[in-house]
Amino acid sequence: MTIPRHPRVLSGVQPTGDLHLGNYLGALVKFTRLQHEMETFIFVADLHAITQWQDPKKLKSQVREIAAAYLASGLDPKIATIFPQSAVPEHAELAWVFNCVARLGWLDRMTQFKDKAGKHKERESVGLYTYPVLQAADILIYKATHVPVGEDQKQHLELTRDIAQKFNHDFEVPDFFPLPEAVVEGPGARIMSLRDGSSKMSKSDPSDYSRINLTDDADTILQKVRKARTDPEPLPDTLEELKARPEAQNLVGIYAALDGRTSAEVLAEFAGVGFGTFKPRLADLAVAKLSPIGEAMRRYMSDPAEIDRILAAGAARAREVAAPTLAEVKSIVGYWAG
Ligand code: AQP
Repeated sequence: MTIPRHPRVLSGVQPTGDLHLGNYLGALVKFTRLQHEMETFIFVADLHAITQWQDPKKLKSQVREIAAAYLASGLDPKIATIFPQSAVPEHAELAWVFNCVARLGWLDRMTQFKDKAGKHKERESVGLYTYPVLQAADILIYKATHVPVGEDQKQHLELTRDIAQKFNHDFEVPDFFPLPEAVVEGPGARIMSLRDGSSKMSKSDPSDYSRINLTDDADTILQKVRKARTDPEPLPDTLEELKARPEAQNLVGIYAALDGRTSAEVLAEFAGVGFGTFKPRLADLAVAKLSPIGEAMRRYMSDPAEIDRILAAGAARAREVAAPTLAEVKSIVGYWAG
């Protein structure tokens, strides 16, 4: 018999650069919606960030920037628990146990490691390889049931479920960890580069014109949308016809996600319209939605002490939930100190 679970949301973003439209539509928008529906824990993933080199002089301020983006996009610290991952050591302690539960073959299948490591995987950190194991610990230390993420994280969520299932089975504690679900839906789940409709919009893309950053001013957003790669055809009538045109499909998807509509509804309005007309409309919509967030981020960033206060309070609350789970795990595993 499966025990009904207390629904709980957990997710996070790495402080590895400017947040972009993909992070916003794939993750942040869902965080702010779900905080009204379930108990919500949102962290800044500084442990994950150092799997690739980060300047130690800048990391703390990068963490504050992500926290500012959370607050600016509507996360309310009175409702949601917002905290830095490094302030809750239980994540890393549980990750060690999970390193001993997860199998090498499972990690070998992770496509994000292959994408990030490219041809030189032997030069990457071991942390980058075991990143999804830490991610499983991030989620399961809170026994979270719902994980709002972009589509690129779906495979890692499957791994989290595999780890939870194997732990529950091997230690004979059925239902100890829940099998969490990825919350991945809508046209914002996979936003592609503005320069190449076949690769995802990403912080690490060397071209700034590939993405719209949350801190871009109105002029920059207009320029980036104007220069976005497209084809010469007008927009079609159906989603089926759009499929073969990845750049056009991406811009329609962005419009739909920003406007809270489906791509089909956007096509119903713009079928037969060329990009000369569609792009300015998209740029106006992006400016209207993103400019207030950029302004609010700047406002929050001007008061780092207030951000630190919110993060410290969030960390204390997160530890209240994480510590008892870790204590139970230590006892289940049979640690001397358990
Ligand atoms: N292009 C995207 N479309 C939709 N969602 C996306 N996410 C990332 N890119 C897109 C979602 O944003 C959340 C936070 O991501 P992260 O900070 O963990 O970094 P990432 O997944 O590695 O994304 P980036 O921004 O592309 O960084 P780099 O360039 O370092 O890889 C996640 O929920 C993710 O799904």
